[in-house]
Amino acid sequence: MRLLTAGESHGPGLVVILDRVAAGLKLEAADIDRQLQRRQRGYGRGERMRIERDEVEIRSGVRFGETIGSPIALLISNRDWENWRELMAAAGEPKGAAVTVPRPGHADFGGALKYGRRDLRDVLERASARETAARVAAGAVARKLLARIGVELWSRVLAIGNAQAPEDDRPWPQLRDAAEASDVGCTDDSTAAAMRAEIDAAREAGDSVGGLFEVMAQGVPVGLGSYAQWDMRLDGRIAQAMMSIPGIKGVEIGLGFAAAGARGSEVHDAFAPGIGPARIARPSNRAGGIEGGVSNGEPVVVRAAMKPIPTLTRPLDSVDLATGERARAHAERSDVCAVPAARIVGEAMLALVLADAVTDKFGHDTMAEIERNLAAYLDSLGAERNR
Ligand code: EPS
Repeated sequence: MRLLTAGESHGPGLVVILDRVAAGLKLEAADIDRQLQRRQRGYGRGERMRIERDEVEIRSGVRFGETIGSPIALLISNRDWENWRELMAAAGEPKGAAVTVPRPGHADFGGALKYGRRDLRDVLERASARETAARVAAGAVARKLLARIGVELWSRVLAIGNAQAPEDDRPWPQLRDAAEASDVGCTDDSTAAAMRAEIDAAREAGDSVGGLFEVMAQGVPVGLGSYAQWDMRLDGRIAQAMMSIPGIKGVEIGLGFAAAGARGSEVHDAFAPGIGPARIARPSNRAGGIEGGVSNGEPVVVRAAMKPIPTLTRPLDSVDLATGERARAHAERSDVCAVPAARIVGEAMLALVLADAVTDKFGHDTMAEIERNLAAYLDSLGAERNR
């Protein structure tokens, strides 16, 4: 699967091209819209989310509710475009004042120098996390493909600022439902209240706040990815995909950074006789479902740390690139915290990587081919299926 996106935050809309999606997958706009709406919810978003009501138009690759093997083209229109037609016009003379003071922590500075743009708007429009709506749309297609072979994704927010959720060992469907019912994506009500308080306090201070989220995939078959080449390692591919989400500064799989300070006996997951592939069970999953760059049949568990958004209403010191004088960084309408939205983007990115790895191993022409190859593979492992 190959994904390309295009679109500026305040341009006419976002364009998605998803190539190499197997034919025969049931797909309708509502499947994608459901995910787009999940991304738009969340405490801490700014005024923009009151304007947008993201909906997809399927422009190619689907006929009568089913993929046909052609590239899938999707369009998500920006409702806010109406307010930006002049400032973001594709033709004519530039209108409005140029943005010339870069925000520390944003792509503004490097982007302006790299592409030789005098108006930082040329950079910030594309660097905007609005683009993640396109990824969620593509991820919704990947997710549909995965659901067909029994893989399900979910996520939760573990921390916002200093508010950190306690350990919670309820079964995953309960945790998923609790996260879904929370406007901060947190499974614990009292932590959710503390998270909202963190966001409110940051907003009042003209500041922003980051956090930590966790994405899980259940039902992932053993054997996706490979140790044979560096760029085939499933954990490496997942880390790249997660790190590519705007604002993500750290990614870990399973125990992650905590494994560095522990002993081997405290880190690795023992084998036991069982009913899984090769009649093996794993009583623990500290590896987060991946060993040696290959999925091991356990749930894939990924965590990502998001920095606070760089747009501050009480801006940091900066320099006006037009004059070389000290200035306050550019401030424009923004979110205070986007961690609850980022968890949905994280699900989409994990879905895209896993769907790609599934099609690498089981074929990408038709869904029937994928299902047939997967079933034959699992049978060949000589195990009662525990997926
Ligand atoms: C963003 C700034 C805000 C966010 C936007 C990302 O937009 P605006 O500048 O129009 O107020 O709302 O996110 C989205 C539009 C979205 O759909 O997530 C930024 O600068 O990254």
